[in-house]
Amino acid sequence: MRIALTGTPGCGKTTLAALLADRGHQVIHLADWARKHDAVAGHDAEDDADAIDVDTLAQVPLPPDCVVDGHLSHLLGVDVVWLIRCDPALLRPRLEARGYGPGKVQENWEAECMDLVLQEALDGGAPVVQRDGSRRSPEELLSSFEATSSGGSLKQDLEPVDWSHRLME
Ligand code: DAT
Repeated sequence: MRIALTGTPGCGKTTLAALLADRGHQVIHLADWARKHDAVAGHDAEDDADAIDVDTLAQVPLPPDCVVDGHLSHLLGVDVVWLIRCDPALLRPRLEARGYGPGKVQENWEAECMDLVLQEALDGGAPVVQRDGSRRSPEELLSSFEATSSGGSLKQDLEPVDWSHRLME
């Protein structure tokens, strides 16, 4: 099964990916995958991060069993999308602690308030499993995701979250 592990930056993807790697899953970090397959469209000096050419990368077949860690991974050809959400009130200090500038913090904070990654993931067509990572430990979060694929069937399963009120605060 090819799993996209996605969510707004800071929501906990890489933490969960490390747990999955410990359990023997093949984890692909999207930025590494893009470099390997010549799908880097440039370098963003402000972010000190590569801009990923998703259209090119989407043409590259993924291994049949893998977890792709990255906030654009839901745009690749995957079987299921695991979407981690994070209460924006918790996300902001995480992003600030990471050294993001005010503009980048605000942009990601607003994206989380407005369900941006969820909307993109739903547009992709693969079933989406959404879980609130801000009220679970990484281990609890992993169990909750894994429980949705235990019978072999992949179904959409969106835990309700609504952080639109954070925009009014
Ligand atoms: P991402 O890869 O989505 O950018 P991350 O895995 O680097 O996010 O996590 C960002 C920070 O949040 C990091 O300091 C670890 C912390 N964190 C991740 N998952 C968590 C959880 N479920 N509960 C509490 N803190 C968490």
